[in-house]
Amino acid sequence: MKKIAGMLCVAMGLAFAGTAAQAQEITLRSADIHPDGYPTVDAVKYMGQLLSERTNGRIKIEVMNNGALGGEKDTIEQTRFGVIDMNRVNAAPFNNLVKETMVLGMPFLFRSTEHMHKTVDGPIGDEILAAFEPHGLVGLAFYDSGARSFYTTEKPIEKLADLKGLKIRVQQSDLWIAMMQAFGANPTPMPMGEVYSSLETGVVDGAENNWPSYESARHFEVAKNYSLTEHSLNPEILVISKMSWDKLSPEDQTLLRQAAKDSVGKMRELWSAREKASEEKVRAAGSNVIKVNKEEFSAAMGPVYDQFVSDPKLKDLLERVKAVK
Ligand code: BDP
Repeated sequence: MKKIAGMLCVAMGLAFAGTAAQAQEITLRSADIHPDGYPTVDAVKYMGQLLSERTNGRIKIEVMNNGALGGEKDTIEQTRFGVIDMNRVNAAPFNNLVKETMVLGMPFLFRSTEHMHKTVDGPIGDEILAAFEPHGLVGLAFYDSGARSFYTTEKPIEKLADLKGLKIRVQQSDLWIAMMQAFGANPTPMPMGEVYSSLETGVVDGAENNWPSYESARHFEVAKNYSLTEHSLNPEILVISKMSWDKLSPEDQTLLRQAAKDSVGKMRELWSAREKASEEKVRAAGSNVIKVNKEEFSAAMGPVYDQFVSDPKLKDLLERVKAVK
């Protein structure tokens, strides 16, 4: 009898241990370089809120923004090795690692935001997210990033020839370096956090980004000429470390994926509001906004396509993106 009671106790103990393990709280740390209130930061916070609600507070996301965990190239490495759980990064810094992401940033590829949305919301988007797995990452969602345009400190860019020889900061991606060369510029790759002082001190003559980044990073204070080249609609990508992912139960993985997908609509709302607000803010602050003939810029991009979309797999992916109606 004693023995049976003892065994029962052990069994009960195990059962309790089981529940305790299941109920264990999980806090996922997510990196972002942007300041408080930036749409990507708030979208991941919103995702965390959904997850917390859906698990009675068991799973949480802690957004470590403002570049608290480092520049994007470094945080990508840390995420691959499980030091950081999640990361929201533009597609460009992933280009050298996950070739498929290059397709999304190709210059003048998307006809409209709608075309980009339809691409990333469909099977092509899923295919690109799946391409992260062999590299230690799991792709969760695409977020809007608007259109990127050039801005300069001194010489306004009114036509393609104006870019000739200008030192332009680019993201750390071979594709983006080649793109700047094809525009005739002299590319200077560096993390976003170094751009303000580089513009200020003349290390670079200009950079390129969307309205919200041009505004929130205060680049508009030092680079007043904003030329509407809108050369790329490269989206943001939210990933989780494969190491953190593998620690989650299949049920929790499903919950996480769903919450990420559910944050996309919120992100799009936040984004379109912020795009307008940022544009108004920089115009009011005296930015010189210049219209350009985009076709002239687009016509110079042939070599970028030839060099980077060269293997049959990427060619096929690109053709399928173009065919999205
Ligand atoms: C912003 C992206 C951010 C990039 C930054 C950049 O949101 O992820 O790092 O551009 O140019 O638009 O480095």
